[in-house]
This record gives sequence, structure tokens and C-alpha cells, in this order.
Amino acid sequence: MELTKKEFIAVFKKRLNQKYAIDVSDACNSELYGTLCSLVKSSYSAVWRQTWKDFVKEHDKQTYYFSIEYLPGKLLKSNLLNMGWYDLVNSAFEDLGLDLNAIAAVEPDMALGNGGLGRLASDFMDSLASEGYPVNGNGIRYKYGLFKQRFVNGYQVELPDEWLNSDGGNAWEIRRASKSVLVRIGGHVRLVQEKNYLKPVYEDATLIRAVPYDVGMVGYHNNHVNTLRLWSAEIPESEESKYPTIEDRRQVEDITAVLYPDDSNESGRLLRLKQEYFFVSAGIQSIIRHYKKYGSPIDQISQEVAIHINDTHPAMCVAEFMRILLDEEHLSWDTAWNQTVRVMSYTNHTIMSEALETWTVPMLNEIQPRILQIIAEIDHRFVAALAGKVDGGLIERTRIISAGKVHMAHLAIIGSHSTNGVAKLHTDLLKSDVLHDFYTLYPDRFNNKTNGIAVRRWLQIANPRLAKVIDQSIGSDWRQDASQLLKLIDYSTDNSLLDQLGAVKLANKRDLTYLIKQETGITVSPNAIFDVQIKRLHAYKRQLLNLLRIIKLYLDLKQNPDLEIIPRVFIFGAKAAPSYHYAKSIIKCINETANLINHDATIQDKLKVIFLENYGVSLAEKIIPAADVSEQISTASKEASGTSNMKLMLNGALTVATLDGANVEIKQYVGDDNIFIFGLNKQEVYQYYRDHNYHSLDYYHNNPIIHRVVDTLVDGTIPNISAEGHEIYDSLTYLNDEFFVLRDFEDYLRVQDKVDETYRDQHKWNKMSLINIAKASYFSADETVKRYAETIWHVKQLSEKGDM
Ligand code: 26Q
Repeated sequence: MELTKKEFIAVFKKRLNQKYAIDVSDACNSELYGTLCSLVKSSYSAVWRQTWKDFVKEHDKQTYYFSIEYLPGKLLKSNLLNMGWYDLVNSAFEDLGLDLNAIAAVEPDMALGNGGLGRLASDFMDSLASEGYPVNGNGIRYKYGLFKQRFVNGYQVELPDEWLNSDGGNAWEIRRASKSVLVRIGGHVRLVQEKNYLKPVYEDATLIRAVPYDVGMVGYHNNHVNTLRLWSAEIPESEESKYPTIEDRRQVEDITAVLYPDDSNESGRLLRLKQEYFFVSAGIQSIIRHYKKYGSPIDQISQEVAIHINDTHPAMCVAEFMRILLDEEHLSWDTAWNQTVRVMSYTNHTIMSEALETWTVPMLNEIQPRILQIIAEIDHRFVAALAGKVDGGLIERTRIISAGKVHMAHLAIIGSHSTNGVAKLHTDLLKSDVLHDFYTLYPDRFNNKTNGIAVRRWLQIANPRLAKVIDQSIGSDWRQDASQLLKLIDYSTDNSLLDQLGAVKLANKRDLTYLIKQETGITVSPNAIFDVQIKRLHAYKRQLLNLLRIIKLYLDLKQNPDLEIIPRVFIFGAKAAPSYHYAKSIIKCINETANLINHDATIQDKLKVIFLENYGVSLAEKIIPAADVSEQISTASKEASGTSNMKLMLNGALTVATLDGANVEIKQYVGDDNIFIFGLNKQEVYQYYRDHNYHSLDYYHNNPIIHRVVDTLVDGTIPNISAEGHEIYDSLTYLNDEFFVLRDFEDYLRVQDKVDETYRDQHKWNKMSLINIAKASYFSADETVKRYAETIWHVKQLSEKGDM
């Protein structure tokens, strides 16, 4: 829609009137929001339909990205930006005396994910549409997204995330009842020999109706809209009589009621497994149904369909795809298997062994006995094919079912043609260690795809001030092609630009101080260093290391109140899985330390600790532009990639990091002088594992600073943490500090001193900041998805770029 501002205002007023029978002056933000959404949606609908028709007409290969989590956050600004409406609407609203920011804030975050993995899936959806790739998402429409976090007496409390409106819907989705499919769960199965195939006969199975809700994924200025298809569980009309009570109905509705809030390990819960099979089966059925509709031969489906398995959660795609090719299409095992392996690809997001999903054989049998049969057959053939050819131990370690457990990662690797890690270091570790056995079996299947981020959301939308300053120096091409940000390097001695960067940061920090005041009542100074650690709470991410340094600073200042330090505001955002006791104890300790420090008059403004509640995409968009320092301090080898590291550098923060995940690549791009590296590296961590010679008590006893700091956890210095303080104290001492917090402590102090020293030279700081902004462009998700499309999925870019 090419509209002038005047025309837009007229259209907007008309729609407002149609929808709510109201004038602009009387409308509340939520009515204004509803009106704008409806205009946006109706405007891209035609393009959406056309994108779909083009696919069908061309018989172009399509990819389906299966992820049990998506974390899009709010979509209004992103859709406005991508449609090319942002500036027009912004200025039209100004004329009308309306505040686009306030109106956009009305939208609830779509938080159907836990953290990195779900947000990555959403950044990919944005980039895939923007690059014109025919890739659609497939997931679950949870009624409740990730819990809302509140702090009560410093403890995390979880409240339900009611993100759907009072009608149970949301502004961006379209319910497509006509595209519903039936998913069979539970019961028994026996196989009956038919003429040319074995026919499964099911008894006592439950039929669930999977209803898709489609959300348009609008590409940037390119007339391209992909689909994110989210499935919801309902009772099929034909089965209504089987569900007489509310309890019975709940059984079905529960399948898509809540997102599991544990981002590492929930195996063991039958409902979780049900969720996995539910969205896998619904998605695969609808893909095959659609493929067949246009008459293409089923035994060549891999030419037109690629399916991506985002972590192991959708690994049953392999078995479900086989089920349909065998039981419904009557292909031979070999033909079906050949197609399946060509269609499937898999991304691994973690090396933590406790996060590798396994399910017991009885559980799989209970969810879907036919799927278990197929997995058992895949396992059997895998073993048979290798018997006598490779070492028996290797077979035992790599087979899918062993000791009564089904290993989902094994299923995903064996049943696909590509397994990738999410950063170079992570992929190397997969090959050399975690998945080494598979690497010896299938060296060609392994590849790296370093994660990326959506520069549109994380710079253009989140940080308009910075975007404007960039436009004024290098022009605006970077908005289309992030690699143009590298031109900023030419300005690294341009004092005026460096000063402007400083001014932008200060303005953003000022905005954040208002938010902090509003949310916590605490006043912080925008002149302090804003030191940010935002990510899920996990022992391996070491928020504790950060906390111990804060305590050290506090003790220093108590001892010497006149100590000259550069004031710092430590900002945390983190949710802990509700069942993760240790992580919750750390939250409590940070909150109590914050309370102590923030209200201690002797500390003044030198130190403030702010733990913002309910960290999520929208809060990230406010914190990241205001960050000076980015804390990326996980134990080397534990963080697969990290993505907040990329978002923070893109916004000019300087990184304090261990050589873990994508930090290693950040260091390579920005150079040693533009990042603060400390701590053990991966080799050193592994050396400790091999030699069993890390003794954290030695650090505690031999280093008086460590001793003094760790003691504050149990000696009453920090009030109200008697249980939590002891728990953490024990983990660091008698339990031998699994994540090397004490080992890395001194080096962390050292590198943080260097941060202070650098900050004293604002000119140097801003120059480093500029280099980080420029080099962050290497992590544009637009480039990442191109590599997936070209080397894994083999799908083509469809649309020519042009204005929508
Ligand atoms: C597993 C089994 C049962 C229930 C839940 C789960 C589960 C759910 C979510 C396991 C893991 C997750 C999420 C993992 C995740 O977010 N990993 C992060 O992925 C990012 C994107 O690749 C990386 O940048 C991070 O390093 C990685 O921790």
C-alpha cells in the first residue's frame, strides 16, 4: 500500500470508526492498537496469499522449520518496519497527537519460548521472510506462554502468562479450522498383512483435533510473507460424546495449554512427550497432504520438501514421516527411509548432557505405539547395518534404544542428512566429544552454522537513536544489508561520530533509568557504567561469578568509603526454571545483595544492583540499547553459542567474556583489543576433567579475598539468605564448584579493572564500541539463514526485492 500520510490518517480514522465507533480523541491505546493491527494485517494479507500461490505454482522446494518454541515478542513495530510503514505511521501519529511507542506497548509479548532457542527461531523467521525464502515455521500455540516472573521478598514467584485476549485470540493469527488434522495418541496397535504392505490396526487410541493458527511472517520491503503455523489441540466433533466431564475435556486441552518452563530438562513428563508428538504429527500430516494435493510423486518428496528439527524436541518427525510413507503411502522401507533422511536436518543447541533428551520405552509406547515400533525398526536396521563393520562398543553407544531408553538426539542424527552446531567452538565440541561417535560414523553430516540475530529488531527497532546516527555517517544501505555496517570502521577516528555514539548511549541509559525508577523505585545515574547480564538463570552461565564480584566491590567500599571507583549499575534480567532450586537461590541472593547495597548510604551512587523482573523480549529491547558492558561469562565449553552477546555488541556494548560459544568468534572479528577476555578456556576446563585436579577449597583457603567474599554468603553480611547462602556456599566449597567460579574469580577481577581503566578514556571506549557495532554485522541472521538455505535445505530465494 503506497499511501501518503494524509491518506493513511483518513484510512486509520475510518477503520477506527468501523471497529469501535469512536474518534481518535476518545480512543484508548488498546483501541488504537487494535485498529492499527487490523490495517496492517489486511494490507499484507493479499501478499501473504500471493506468496503461497507462487510457491504452489512454481513447485519450488519448501522448508518447514519445526520448533517447539518461538519467542517473537511483539509484532506491531516489526511488521510496520518490514512493510515500510514505520516512518509514515510514526509521523502520522505525531500529527494526531498519538504516541506510537505507547500504543505498541499494549501488545502482549508472544512468549511461546524459554530463551535463546525460541528467540533464534523467531529471528530466523524474520530473516527467512526478509530474504525471500520459502520457509514456514511449525510449532505449538500454547494458551499460556512462559510464566510471568514476580519477586516477592526477593524470591521468584511464577504467575501464568495470559497473553491471549478475552476472546481467546490474538491480533496476528488466523484460525484455519478447515486445515485441521487428526492426531492419534495412545492405545494399541497390531499389524495385519495386506497384499503389499503391513496395515496397522489401532485399538483404543484417542483422536485429537489439531487446529492450525497461522501468523504471517512479513519480509522486509520485499512482497513476501511466510507462515508460522501454530497448532492447538481440540476435541474432534465426532468424539464429543466421549468427553462428558470437564476433567475429560481438560485432558485434551491440556496438550497445548502451557509451555514447559524448563529450558534444559523436562524429560520424564508424559504431557511434554505428548506435546512433542502432537505438533510433529499435525505438521507432518499437513505437509504431506499439501504436497500430494498437487500430484507430485510421493517417492520423490525430498525434491520439494525439507524439514528442519530444531533441537531434539521435534525428533519424532523422523518416525512420523516414516509412518506416513509406510502405512499410508505404502512405500517400501528402503524408499521411505531414503526420502526421510534426505528431507530431515537437525540442529543441536546444547552440550550439557543432562539436557540431551531421552524417553523410556514404556512412555513412548504409551504416547504412540506405532511410533515406538518404527523407532525400534530404525534402531534394529541401524545396528544390523553396522554389525561386523565397526566396533561393537561404538554401535552400542550410538544406537537409538539402549537400556530401555530412547535417545532422541540419536534418532535425529541417524534419521537426517545434516547435524549442525550453533557456533564454531560448539560444533568442534560436538565432533570431538559429545557426538564424537556419530562423527566417526557420518563425518559428512556434521557442519557448523553460527547463530545470528535479526538486525532489524535489535538495532532498527530497539535503538532508533543509534540507527539514525549510523544513517548520517554511512547512509542507510545497512538497513537492507547489514554487512554495510562494516563501513563504520572508516569512521573510527571521526571524533564527531564517536561523540555522537556516546550521546546516543547516554540518552538510551537515561531512558532506562526512568524504567528502573518506575519498576524498582531505585534511582540510578546514567553516568555510571551500565553492566548488563541478561539471560536465563543457570549455574553454567555464572550469574554467581558476577554476584561475587559485586560483593567484593561492596566490601572494598565498606572498608574504604572514599575509594574512587567508576560508578557501576549492575543490571540483571533472568528467569529460573520453577523447579531449578539452585537457580532460584541465586536469584534470592542477588536480590538481597541488591537490597543491601542500594540502601546503604555509605555506598552512595558508586554501586547499584538492579534485578529487573520478568525479563523477556520486550524488556531486552529496552535494556540492550542502554548497556555499556555485556557479561558473557559462562564456563568455557558450556554455552553452545549465546545470542545476547551478539545483540549487545550490535548496540555498542563492550563484551567481558570467556572463550565460550560465539564469544570466540566475536573475539576473532573485533580483535583482542576490542573485547575483554578472561578465564579458563575449553582445553583447560577439559584438562581439569581429565586430571580430576580442581579443588575449589584450595582457592577458598589460599586466597583471602575469595575467602572473605564467599563467607558473606553465610556470615550474615547479606541478610535473609541463610538457607540460600549456605546452599551456594556449599556448592562453591565442599561440592567443588562444578563451574569453576572460584578458579576464574581473580582473572575476572583483573579484566574488570581493565574495563574501568578503559572507560576512563571515553574516546577510546567509543571507538571500541564503534568497532563492535560494525563487526556485529557478521552475526546478521540474514546471512545465517542463507547458509542454512544453501547448504542444508537447498531452497531458493523466491521474490525479487521490491517495495510492498
Ligand atoms: C528438553 C527436554 C524436555 C523439556 C524441555 C527441554 C528443553 C527446552 C528448551 C531443552 C532445551 C531448551 C532450550 C535450549 C536453549 O535455549 N539453548 C540455547 O540455544 C541458543 C540458540 O542456539 C544458544 O545460543 C544457547 O547457547 C543455548 O543455550
